[in-house]
Amino acid sequence: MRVFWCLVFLAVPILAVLSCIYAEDYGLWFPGEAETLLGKQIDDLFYMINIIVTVTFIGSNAGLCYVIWRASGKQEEGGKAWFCHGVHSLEVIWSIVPACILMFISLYQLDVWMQFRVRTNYPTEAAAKPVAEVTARQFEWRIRYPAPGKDLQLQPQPDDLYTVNDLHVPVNQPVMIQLRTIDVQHSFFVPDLRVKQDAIPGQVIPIWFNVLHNGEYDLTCAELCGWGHYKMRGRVVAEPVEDFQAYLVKLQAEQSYDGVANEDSPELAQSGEE
Ligand SMILES: [Cu+2]
Repeated sequence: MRVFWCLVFLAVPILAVLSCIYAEDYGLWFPGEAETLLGKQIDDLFYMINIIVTVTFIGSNAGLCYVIWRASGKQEEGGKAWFCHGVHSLEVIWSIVPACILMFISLYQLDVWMQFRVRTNYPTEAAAKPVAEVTARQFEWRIRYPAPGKDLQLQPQPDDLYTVNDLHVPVNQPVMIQLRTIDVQHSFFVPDLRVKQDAIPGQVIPIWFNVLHNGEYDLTCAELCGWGHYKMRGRVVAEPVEDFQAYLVKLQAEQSYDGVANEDSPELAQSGEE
């Protein structure tokens, strides 16, 4: 009976891994192919680090097994354990080798990090004209676009356009959004784009990405931000630039038709009510 339960519990992780491998649209490690160029580079970094970790894990465990096997035959008479003071040169080696590996990883990833996060390397046009401001709040994403033909300003403007949980961006070109939060810390996470950035109270944080294909991508919050964290999800819609412009015009028409006063939205955002 004990063997049966051991097999059952062992089967759970194995089946979980197999279901990931064979699930449609899902890979073993990632939810499908990266949909941004930078995302592909980030995946490559992940695979490289994964290989290093796997080799280290297997190597160190093989060493451990060897030592246990050797030491088990070296008991002194009377059943006392065999004790060794260690080997100085070996300790130097296993300090220097990991240090070198970590140094290599930190230098090797620098290029991707600089592209994604260092302001001087942001794509110039995208940085000059952010597409939208995304404001996280418990528990939704508020999106503010400038009126068609205008530039996004730091302060809300009377003709700005607002939506919730539905971020549209042009496809196949670098786009930048400005990320904020009006309450606690959240995290803007679009797994398919490999984009993840914490939203920090009091800061406006630029994020840029270049979506390669038209489509809808899940947007979730990756920072436990309160009881409704689980429902803090939206979508990123990547579409041709003409469709994006048409979307803004449609939004503008809807908002002036509804009398959704544009000036209401900032106050709504401040209310903090669900
Ligand atoms: Cu959140």
